[in-house]
Amino acid sequence: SHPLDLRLPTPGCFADPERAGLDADAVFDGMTEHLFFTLGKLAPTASNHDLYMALSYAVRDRLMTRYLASLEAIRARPHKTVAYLSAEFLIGPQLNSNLLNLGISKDIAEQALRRFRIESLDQILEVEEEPGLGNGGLGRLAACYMESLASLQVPAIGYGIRYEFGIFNQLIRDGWQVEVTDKWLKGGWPWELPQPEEACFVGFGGRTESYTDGKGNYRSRWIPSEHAIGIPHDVPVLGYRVNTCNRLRLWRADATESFDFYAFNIGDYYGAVEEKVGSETLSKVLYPNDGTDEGRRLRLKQQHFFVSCSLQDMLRSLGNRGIPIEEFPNHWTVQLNDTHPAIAVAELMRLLIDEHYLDWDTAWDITTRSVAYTNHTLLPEALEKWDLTRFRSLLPRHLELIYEINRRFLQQVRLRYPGNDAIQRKLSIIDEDGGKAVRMANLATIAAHHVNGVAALHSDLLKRQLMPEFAEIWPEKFTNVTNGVTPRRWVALANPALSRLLDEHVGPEWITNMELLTKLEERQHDTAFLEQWGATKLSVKRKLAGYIHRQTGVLVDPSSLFDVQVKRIHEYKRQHLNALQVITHYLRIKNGQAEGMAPRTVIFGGKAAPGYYMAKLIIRFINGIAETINADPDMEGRLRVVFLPDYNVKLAEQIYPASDLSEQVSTAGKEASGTGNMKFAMNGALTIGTLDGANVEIRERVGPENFFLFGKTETEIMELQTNGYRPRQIVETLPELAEALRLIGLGHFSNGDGELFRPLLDNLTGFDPFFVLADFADYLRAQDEVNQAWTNRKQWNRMSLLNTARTGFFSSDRSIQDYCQTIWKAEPFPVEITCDVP
Ligand code: GL4
Repeated sequence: SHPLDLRLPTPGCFADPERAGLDADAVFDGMTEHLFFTLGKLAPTASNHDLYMALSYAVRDRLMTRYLASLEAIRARPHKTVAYLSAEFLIGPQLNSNLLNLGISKDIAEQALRRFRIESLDQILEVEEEPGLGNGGLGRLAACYMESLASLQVPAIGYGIRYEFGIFNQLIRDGWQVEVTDKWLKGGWPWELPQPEEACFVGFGGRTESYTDGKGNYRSRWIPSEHAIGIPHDVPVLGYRVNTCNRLRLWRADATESFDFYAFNIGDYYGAVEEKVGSETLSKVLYPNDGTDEGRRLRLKQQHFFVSCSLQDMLRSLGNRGIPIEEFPNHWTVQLNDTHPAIAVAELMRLLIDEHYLDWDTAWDITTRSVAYTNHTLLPEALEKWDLTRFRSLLPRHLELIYEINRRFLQQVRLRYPGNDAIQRKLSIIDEDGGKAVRMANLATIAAHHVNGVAALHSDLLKRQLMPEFAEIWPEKFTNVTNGVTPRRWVALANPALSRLLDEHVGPEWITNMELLTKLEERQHDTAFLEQWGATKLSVKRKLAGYIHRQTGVLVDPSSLFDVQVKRIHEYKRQHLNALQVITHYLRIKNGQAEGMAPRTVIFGGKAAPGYYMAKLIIRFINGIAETINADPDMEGRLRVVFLPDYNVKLAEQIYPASDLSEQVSTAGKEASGTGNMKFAMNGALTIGTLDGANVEIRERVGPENFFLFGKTETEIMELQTNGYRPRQIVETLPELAEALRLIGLGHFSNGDGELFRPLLDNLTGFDPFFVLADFADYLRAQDEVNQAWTNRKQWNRMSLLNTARTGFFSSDRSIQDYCQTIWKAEPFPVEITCDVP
């Protein structure tokens, strides 16, 4: 580290908040100036949204010293930087997180706000729109990783797309999901800094041609037929109480008018205008699919667009600093967040060979020493494959390069497995079966120096099931990094009540060193403390109960067991398994068999991909069950079911802290990791779950006695599959299940319409591809155990405490340290700022 005297207006000295401009007077002054000069408003007439904007600008000002100092530090003294390439960054609301990481307490913010007659910070946080630039776990993981990288002072940049419309907003109408455009930018978004001077050009389409260069070498070049401009919009990402402030660089696509007018399209005015319309739609909208590939041409365009801009940006930064291009791998480590950015392999080769005139071997060496790939799912429908003809028409030069990468790779394969045609066909980047296609996972795996899965089980299945031959060829390439979540957002911000308790009993250092939470174990037999633990949870549940009432009109009892499943709606995640269990619970009450059954509130939330029929029907199903149960006087005080609309980061922050039971019930082998499971456990919820994804590791760490396990293992599921699975036979052996299915078929949960849920019933009793019925009985057994445990509240609180105490491992700080050591070889680079700025 080295001191910088930048002579900047707000010094970055954490030791002295007043001089650092972090006191209430400074925040008030900042707000006043921004209200007047930036927003053109007078304080007495300012709305809450105006005040949100003013406070955000005042806070953003206070990030600038650290932001600029961090950029300057890396410019002056090169250090390896992580480039995290991701089509999604689900960053959530920014104001509170920046307040926390800067060290502006709620109290200070409220002192400033009171001078505008605002009593609580929450009133202001409420109006913040979150950028929904992601679908679910994959995008949220990228956001947690950006926060941890900054907190660990590792230089990093996140590269992605600034979608004009993020993930749709979800309404529920007559029990069905309705999608509404997410106009997150409409009120102005104060957290981004557009950098039009750093725009990049990206080509599409056209043709390639060969030519002879001045030295008599044969070369290829690409003559695109179309261009787009990428304008970077930078979002500062401040680490927790450190000077490191990295950036998230999101590219917005713009039209190429001037460029094409002068260089290509002279005379073709209308053609150029048409093209402008086309290129502006590039960053228009996020594809709303989680874990399914639709193979749309525009999606490939989006991918190439942001990847090309990002790689050009990295190469340019070397150029600006006079660093030779051969040094690329020492300055950049490029992480591919799933295959969405995998075109980077071909694009980096193209930039190095065609535009920087390197030879193949040098370019390949640079590429393979820089790029690593994270796989996030084994689901076959998620593995990206691009139709060859379509790929060629959009990226002809990239296809040539991919053919050459493939030719050289297959030569190696032939040497290793002589005469084994099947292996060659399987490992080839080009799928030759049926319609020809480019397999992005093969491209990423061949080029990457490391390929990792996201939980121990998933990484193991990746090696053994999805890519056994690759793993045999390159055993050292494959590794695991178990996912993690940032404790700043998911504990400190989301759960201030719990945080105060942790501060008192563990010390405030837990927030950057979650393993310290094991100190809580000392309190596991302390009755008074366990009561306080339970009371803290209850206070948070009261708040959620209020929210539920306001949103859905349903009154829920905060002292009932809050049983929660929030995540994308997917058949493999089995929300319908949970829903069936709720019906059984209902029937037991109805039939007078509910003695000893504690009152429960079952909460669901999550979006379905707009084209995923079965998932949307599952939402309708849950709402049908909720309607019947909540209207039945017999259920009063015993059972409530709610579907909370529009699950997003902001709502998640309210839900995790208020949960008692975390439903993690996916079919074993299908959920790569899950990250919600970690957020629940950290906040003291107990898990009912299968041996899937990170559940396995959560259970190992919290102890099997503090986890409600059920269901078939991945191996047992595979056996069922191969030996022939007959779901209908299961129904015959389980009267409670048969009765539930019968009632559904009679329209008991659909106002007498027996046809509404027919496709769901047929699917379950006919094929049941996710083994819902196979796990049903064991799930009921585990739910009974949950009920038993809940009735001994002291014991429950103890188990809850142990979940918090033992889940420090799932901090994204630990994940990032793993990536740094095993994959990136990147190190912290503290940024020093002199405190005695005049
Ligand atoms: C996902 C996995 O489904 C999920 O289990 C995992 O936690 C997440 C982050 O690694 O990635 N893969 C895709 S695709 N979407 C996800 O959420």
